[in-house]
Amino acid sequence: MARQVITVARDIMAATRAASDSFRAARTAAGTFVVNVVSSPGSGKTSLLQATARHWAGRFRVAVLVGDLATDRDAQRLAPWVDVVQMTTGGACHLEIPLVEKAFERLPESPWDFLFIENVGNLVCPASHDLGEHWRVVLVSVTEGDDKPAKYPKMFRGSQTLVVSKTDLLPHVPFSVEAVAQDARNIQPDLAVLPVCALDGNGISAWCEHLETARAHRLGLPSSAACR
Ligand SMILES: Nc1nc2c(ncn2[C@@H]2O[C@H](COP(=O)(O)OP(=O)(O)O)[C@@H](O)[C@H]2O)c(=O)[nH]1
Ligand SMILES: [Mg+2]
Repeated sequence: MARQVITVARDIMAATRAASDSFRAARTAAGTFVVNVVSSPGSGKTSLLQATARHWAGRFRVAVLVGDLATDRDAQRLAPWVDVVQMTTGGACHLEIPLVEKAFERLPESPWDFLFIENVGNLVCPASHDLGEHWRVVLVSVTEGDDKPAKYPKMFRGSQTLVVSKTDLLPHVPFSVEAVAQDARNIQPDLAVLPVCALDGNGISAWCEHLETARAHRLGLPSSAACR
């Protein structure tokens, strides 16, 4: 009996990629800089966003979509400062673009300057999901060890900024900011490295200026338009 082999090649991620690109393009047109914030659980993502909103103190229109497996605790922490929507994944270890799109629709209508997406705490799975962001920021806290970039290279390869958090604890733990920066830049040479302490505010103003510059650059805004 004659046999015929038919190869069907279909890019199963094409629809997802198109949705992420379309979300990004819509936010670009609105002047909204989308930042995907990733890290291990407890590295200080929510604390950093609280400190960021406090530092800007209303100078920018900021919204946060925050993802967790369960509870709306992070949304409650952020609500005094920013418009926030909690995304509960029901056990999934990362966010995907359909959930982000739905959560974004629940925000009040506003021409946001910054939209932060606090991802589920995990250095593995979120590395594989484009959430329509312009910029990805990965946090490593000094209590996690300075060897993490080489162990989780995909996360660092796709990020633009490394925030070294909890620097107030540096005197108490064996951690070298230079070593983690070198480890990360071996993977992503253009990575910006910013040490911060969300508790006492050290490094927060440099971090905020870094975001303002990145927004103006990425969205093609004149520097004077970076602050509305
Ligand atoms: N010592 C110190 N603790 C911090 C700092 N930032 C956050 N934390 C603490 O680290 C814990 C986890 O912070 P959180 O912001 O919830 O981390 P997330 O899970 O990544 O969002 C909390 O107990 C924070 O108070 C910091 O700069 N220094
Ligand atoms: Mg959090």
